[in-house]
Amino acid sequence: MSAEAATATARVFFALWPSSVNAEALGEIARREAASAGGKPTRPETIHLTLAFIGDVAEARLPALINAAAGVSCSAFSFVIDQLAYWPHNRIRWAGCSQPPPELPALAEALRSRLLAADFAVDRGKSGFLPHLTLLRKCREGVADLGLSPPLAWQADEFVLVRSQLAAGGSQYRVLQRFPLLRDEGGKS
Ligand code: 2AM
Repeated sequence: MSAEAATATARVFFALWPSSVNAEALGEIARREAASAGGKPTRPETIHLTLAFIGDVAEARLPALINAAAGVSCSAFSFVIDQLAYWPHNRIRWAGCSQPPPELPALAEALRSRLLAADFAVDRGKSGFLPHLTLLRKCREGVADLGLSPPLAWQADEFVLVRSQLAAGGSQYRVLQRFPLLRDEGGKS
């Protein structure tokens, strides 16, 4: 292995990725909100809900990272995106759920615990896991929190490991691995 290959790193995180229908709907909301609140709308193809942010890891450790996440055993679940909110500290306008299902933090916690056991650091910030979909960055202060109408139904059947690379037009994301969530025997989540 060359010295360059031995030291190469990847910036990665785990996320729930929306269906193409929800990504388009959220992208449209982001553009609409940008028209009134300013800021940079997230491109539909990059909208996601982060479960665990890892940051830079050695590429050589990606198989171990994938192996750790593959040991997560959580059920598929559904939830509803019904809220638009704003965080003044980072000037982010985001969409989320007013009533997150218990499976959502449970999945983030199960993943975090598997990753920590495999010696990967998970950056949870100061406030722990706060499920959100960033729609606008650097938008204006004073944006009211709103109900989202119509709400978006989301069926979470898998989570993904994503590699982030900075490019001229913003971050580019590539799914490195998909991890199916468990379906019950009756086929319902
Ligand atoms: P954000 O949308 O609130 O910025 C990829 O950067 C994803 O990981 C984004 O969804 C981002 O959240 C999230 N993330 C969590 N912690 C992060 C950190 N310390 N640095 C960058 N992104 C982080």
